[in-house]
Amino acid sequence: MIKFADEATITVSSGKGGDGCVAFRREKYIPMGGPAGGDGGRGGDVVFEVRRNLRTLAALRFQQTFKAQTGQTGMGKNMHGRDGDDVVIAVPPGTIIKRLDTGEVLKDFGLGYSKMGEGERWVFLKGGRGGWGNTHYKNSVNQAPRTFQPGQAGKSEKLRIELQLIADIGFVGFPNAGKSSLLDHFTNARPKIAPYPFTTKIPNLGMLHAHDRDIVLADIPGIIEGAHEGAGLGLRFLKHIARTSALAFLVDLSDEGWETAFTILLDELSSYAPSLAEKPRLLIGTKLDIPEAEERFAAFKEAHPDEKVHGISVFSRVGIDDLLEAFFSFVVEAEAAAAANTSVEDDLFGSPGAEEDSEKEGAGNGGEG
Ligand SMILES: Nc1nc2c(ncn2[C@@H]2O[C@H](COP(=O)(O)OP(=O)(O)OP(=O)(O)O)[C@@H](O)[C@H]2O)c(=O)[nH]1
Ligand SMILES: [Mg+2]
Repeated sequence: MIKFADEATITVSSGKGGDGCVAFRREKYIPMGGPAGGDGGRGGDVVFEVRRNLRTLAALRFQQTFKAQTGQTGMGKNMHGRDGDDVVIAVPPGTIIKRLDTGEVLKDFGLGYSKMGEGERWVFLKGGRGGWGNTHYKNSVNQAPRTFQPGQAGKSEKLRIELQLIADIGFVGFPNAGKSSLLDHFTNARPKIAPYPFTTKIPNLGMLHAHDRDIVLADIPGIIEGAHEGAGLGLRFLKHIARTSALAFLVDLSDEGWETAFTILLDELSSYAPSLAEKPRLLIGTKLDIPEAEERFAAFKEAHPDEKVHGISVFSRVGIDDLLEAFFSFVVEAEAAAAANTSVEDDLFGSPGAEEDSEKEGAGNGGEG
C-alpha cells in the first residue's frame, strides 16, 4: 500500500484493579457478624476502535497518553467495587500498531479493510483484576480475617502507531492525461507535473476535503497498452489502488488516442486483476479547454452511455465543482458497495504475481518481462 507519512507515538496503560476491602458485618443483634469486605473492581482495558470517518492520526498528536480507569476499591456489606472505564482510542482504517522498542506488529487494521465494519474493536491491554475482600479469607481457623488482596497492577506499553492510508479514489489513465494535475488542483499534494509521459513514477496521495469529509485520492503512474506485459512502467503499482473503493479513468481529449483510451485501460486492468474492472468507476474527459475537446467530449459521452462521464479542465476550471460533488457522493456509495465485495483483495493479495512487488522504483523505464 502507499505509505502516507502519518505516524504517532503514544503511551497506553490499562487500569489497576481496585483493592479488596476489609470490613465486618455490624448489625444490631448480630455481634461478631463475620467478614464482609467486598472485592475490588476490575481495572479498565486499553481498547482500539476503528472509525471509518477518520482519515489521519492527527488526534494522536494532541493526546499521547491514554490511561484506563482504576477499579474501585471493594466495599463493606460484600459490595463489589465498580469496574474502571476502558480507555478507547479511535483510529482510522489502515492503522498499524507496533511495539515501539521492537517494532513488532501487534495489530494491522488495514487487512481486510473492505470487510471491516465501523467500530471494529481490539482489546490490547486488559485491566488488572480486582483484589479479594476479606470475606474470601475466612476459614475454620480464622473467623475474622483482616487480610485483603490488593488489586492487580495495570500494564503499560509504548506504541508506535502508523497509518497506511487507503485511497478512496484511484486515478487511472494514459501518461500525460492530467492525473497529477487533477491531484494538484484538488489537494495539498504537489506531484510533479510535466508535458511528457511517465512524469509520475511512484504513486502520490492527496486529501480532498468535501462536505466535512476527507476523501483520499491516489494518483498513480500512467498506463499504456501492453502494460500487463511490462510495457511502460508496467502495472505493478496497481496494487496500490487495489483497495480503493472506486476508480476514476482520465482520458485526455487533446490526445489522438482519446476514442480507444478507456477500452485499452480497462483491458489492461482486467488482465492484471479482473475485479479491478468491476470496481465502481467514473470517466473523466480532461483538458476541455482545448479547441477540439468540446466536440470530442460530446462523442465520448455518447460512446459510453452506461458510464458516469464527466468533463473537466484544470486550466479553465470547467467541470471541477461538479466533479468534486461526484467524488463525494461516489465515495459514499462506493464505500457501501465495497463493504459487500472483497473480491479485489482476494484477487490481488491471493495471487503470486502480485506479491513479488517491491516498493523500490528503478530507473523507471523498460519492461519487466
Ligand atoms: N490544456 C490543458 N493541459 C493540461 C490540463 N491538465 C493538465 N494539463 C497538462 O498536461 C500535461 C500532463 O499533465 P500531468 O498532470 O503531468 O499528467 P499525468 O497524467 O500525471 O502524466 P504522467 O504522470 O506522465 O502519467 C502537463 O503539461 C499539464 O500541464 C488541462 O486541463 N488543460
Ligand atoms: Mg503524473
